[in-house]
Amino acid sequence: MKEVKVKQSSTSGKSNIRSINSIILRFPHFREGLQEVRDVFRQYDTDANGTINREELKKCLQELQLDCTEQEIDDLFESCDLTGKKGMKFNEFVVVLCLVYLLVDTSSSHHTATKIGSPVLKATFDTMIEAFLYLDKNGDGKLNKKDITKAMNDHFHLEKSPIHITATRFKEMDWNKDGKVGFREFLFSLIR
Ligand SMILES: [Ca+2]
Ligand SMILES: [Ca+2]
Ligand SMILES: [Ca+2]
Repeated sequence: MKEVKVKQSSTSGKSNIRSINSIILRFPHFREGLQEVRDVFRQYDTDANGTINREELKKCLQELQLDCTEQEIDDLFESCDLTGKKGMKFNEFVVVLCLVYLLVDTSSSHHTATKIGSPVLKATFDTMIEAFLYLDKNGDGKLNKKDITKAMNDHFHLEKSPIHITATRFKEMDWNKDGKVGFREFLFSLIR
């Protein structure tokens, strides 16, 4: 299985990662953001079967005016279709959108007219990405148990925080049991 890597470099020099505090402060708006993502999901799930298939994804990318080749659409679809089934569920679609946000500067263009360019949505993805980059201290695109539990739990005791992580929680997050939490696994854990 291919891993989607989100490294520091992929945000091209965006090294001004703010403090974890500023990230946590934004989590109250997180659910609101996810609700908007859910709206986008429903909008592109044109046959309303609860998953986004390749054609529906293609439509979505076209409306974003992303110039994807068929191969790139295949790659994007396969890399995010974590469960290997035909079609992406909501949490998988969130990963795709998040990657798209990494690839496209949604703030600067025609996208702002659409739901997908909404500031709430953008803030939601920014929060996810920044939290991940903050926790990934060595920048290898994966979080190990120490990365997460120490960074989060030594300094914050926010039981209700979506990013409060215990050893048990870490095991749940480590979906493929390789001892590390990649970006997709991290996103999945936020979306439950
Ligand atoms: Ca569908
Ligand atoms: Ca790491
Ligand atoms: Ca893993």
